[in-house]
Amino acid sequence: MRSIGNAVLMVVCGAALFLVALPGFSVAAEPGGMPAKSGGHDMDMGEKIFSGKVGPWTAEARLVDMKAQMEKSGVSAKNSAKFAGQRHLMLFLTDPATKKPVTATAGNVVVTGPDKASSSKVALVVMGVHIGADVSMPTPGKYTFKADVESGAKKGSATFSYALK
Ligand SMILES: [Cu+2]
Repeated sequence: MRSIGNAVLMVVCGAALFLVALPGFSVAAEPGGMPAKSGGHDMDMGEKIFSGKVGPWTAEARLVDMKAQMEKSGVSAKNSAKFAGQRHLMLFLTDPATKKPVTATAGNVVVTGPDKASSSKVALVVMGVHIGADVSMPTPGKYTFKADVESGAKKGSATFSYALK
């Protein structure tokens, strides 16, 4: 299961990095971090669930449906089904002065699910131009994310939520 998880991470984040590398799909060039372009790119990059300030940075959070992502990348339905309820959380930080992605980042996110009783803390790992984590979102309802990040001597945090249908 662990090796599959890692492979998926590569697919999801690999796809994201590939898109970022495409001409006209520049993270750095767009104010606010992520591209405002419509079309398939945004879908492949998941859903935007937050944009705003995190400490000194401009940030955007996106959530990727792992199962849908797997199906799109041609993984069999049987294998895709293993990722039901899994989401990949991506946090993009941009330095507002230079408009460049902040990549030397560490952090974690506390995810609280609809039942409110349980929450889990996961590490945000550097993945190219974003930091991210796989999060388990098995039941519909409201999920709250409290992210704490730091880069160099700077720190920031943000809380945002997502209603899973
Ligand atoms: Cu990632």
